[in-house]
Amino acid sequence: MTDLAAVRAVLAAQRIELPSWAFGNSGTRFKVFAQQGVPRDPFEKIADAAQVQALTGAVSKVSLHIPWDRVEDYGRLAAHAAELGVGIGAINANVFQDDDYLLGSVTNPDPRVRRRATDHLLECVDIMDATGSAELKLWFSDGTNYPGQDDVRARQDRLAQALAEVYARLGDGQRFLLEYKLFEPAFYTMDVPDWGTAFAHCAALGPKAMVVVDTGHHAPGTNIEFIVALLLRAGKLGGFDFNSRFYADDDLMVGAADPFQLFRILHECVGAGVLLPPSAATDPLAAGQAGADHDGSGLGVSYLLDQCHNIEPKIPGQLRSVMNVQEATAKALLVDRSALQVAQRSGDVLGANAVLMDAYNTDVRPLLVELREAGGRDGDPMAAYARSGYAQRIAAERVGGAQAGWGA
Ligand code: RM4
Ligand code: MN
Repeated sequence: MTDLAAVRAVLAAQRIELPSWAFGNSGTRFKVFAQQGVPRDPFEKIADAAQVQALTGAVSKVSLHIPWDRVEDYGRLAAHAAELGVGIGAINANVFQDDDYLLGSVTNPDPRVRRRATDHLLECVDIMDATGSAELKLWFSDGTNYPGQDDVRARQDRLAQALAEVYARLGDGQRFLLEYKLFEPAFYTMDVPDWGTAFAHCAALGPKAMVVVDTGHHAPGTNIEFIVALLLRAGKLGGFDFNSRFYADDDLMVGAADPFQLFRILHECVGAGVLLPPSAATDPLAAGQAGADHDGSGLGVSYLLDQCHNIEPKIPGQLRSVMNVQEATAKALLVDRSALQVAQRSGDVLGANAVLMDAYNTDVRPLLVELREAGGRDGDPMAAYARSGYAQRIAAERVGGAQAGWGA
């Protein structure tokens, strides 16, 4: 039997980090559709993220993207966030939108460009210091389009050098998350195409270098939960960039395309003991496993969203995403782990599978409604948002100025 009190405690403590860019306009290479009330600066983005926190109670922090979220005074931005009940999360470096980066950033054959790119990463650590952020997220668009274009091994050496420089700059309680992506924008080789490459670089550096799994960055059919299990076992899973995809890097709402996959991923997290209330001394669900401190950094696994809401309204899109993660987490927590172990050890293939499916097929929505209400919130965040009038207010107030967008 699953301990329901423990399930409730974990759900109540679960925190999800929202991306600032989810609140700006976004689209495809064909068209970006503007929406009314979209934030015009990072302060307004944080205000919108704080709405998601107010309605769900499940949001810890907001990730920033530099330079999209560049401000004069980062201390003021952090204070604004704190006033609204959220923190500043991962600082996402951006070394993919300047003409200099045509042939790459930290792996560019030109040392001047490499220097410039690495300096930007170091500047992001300064911003971490100024905002109290603990994480630097590194995603490189670097790669090549044609066989022979550049020396693949030399590019790895350049990458290692830049990562080592950034690693040395990290302070106590700070770490970086290295992200990988199979293809796009480079089409022949990406310099960090997969978890193995990210892992090799992080393992060479030490505990402040961790891998982040963006669920949209794999080949179709990849078993992502297996990667998650391996990284957890190695103590190298720093976090997730959650989103969902039907085809490539679609950045759709997490849990929309494949809620079962999301459940399977979170099942691995529960099994490894990394889905715990931060203060839990012992893990009631996975006795004997490493807890939130599985990697030695004390930061545990970060659950970040990395999404764009191209056609749906932004704040409800984030609300739905948070709810989808909560639902999948609740199901993963409901897996009867002792029954599962018995079935697994006795070679009962169908029995073991049935334990998992029973949990997955449970309607956990009433449990989540109950938890929200116990926290003094509306059980239905979507309806509460619609009633709140916030959407109408920002549409009326936010006139003039330039709306924020992906890449702006
Ligand atoms: C990249 C990667 C990064 C995100 C940018 C916007 O594909 O997923 O995490 O910051 O897009
Ligand atoms: Mn990502």
